[in-house]
Amino acid sequence: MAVERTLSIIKPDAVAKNVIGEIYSRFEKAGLRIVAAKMLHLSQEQAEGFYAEHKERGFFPDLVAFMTSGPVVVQALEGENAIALNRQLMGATNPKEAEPGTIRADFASSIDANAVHGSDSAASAEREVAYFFSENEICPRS
Ligand code: YYY
Ligand code: MG
Repeated sequence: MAVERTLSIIKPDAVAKNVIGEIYSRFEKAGLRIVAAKMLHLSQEQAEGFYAEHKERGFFPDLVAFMTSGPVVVQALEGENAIALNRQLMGATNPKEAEPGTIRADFASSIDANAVHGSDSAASAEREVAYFFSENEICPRS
């Protein structure tokens, strides 16, 4: 396994629930390192561009409305097998189907307000990390 970087977002519902620290703790306990982080309130354009792959889907307008409804916390996570490991920590997209003990099982309220985002492949991780962070905003373990 290789050391990878992946993009994680703590979505507006989880920020509103005041569980940023709880979620960060899960990353750290699993061996993932936060190597870049920022809190921001996404603009319509930022949310549409980030989720461009879904723009033809029926849920797209609701997804963009939700993602711009309040602040998010965006982070790059680094570690062995980080992309798949973060997806495992997150659980299934629909919290009703998420494994017990996953972030979505514990903190998400519905399929749209589902607490976290995580890159789903090496290609999306590269695009998504670069979408939010310039190289000099990333602080890898030295
Ligand atoms: O990668 P992941 O977030 O688990 O799911 P995607 O299939 O990429 O969908 C992105 C995002 O869109 C999902 O987290 C919630 C929302 N969504 C939705 O509201 N309703 C669906 N039926 C599917 C996805
Ligand atoms: Mg996805």
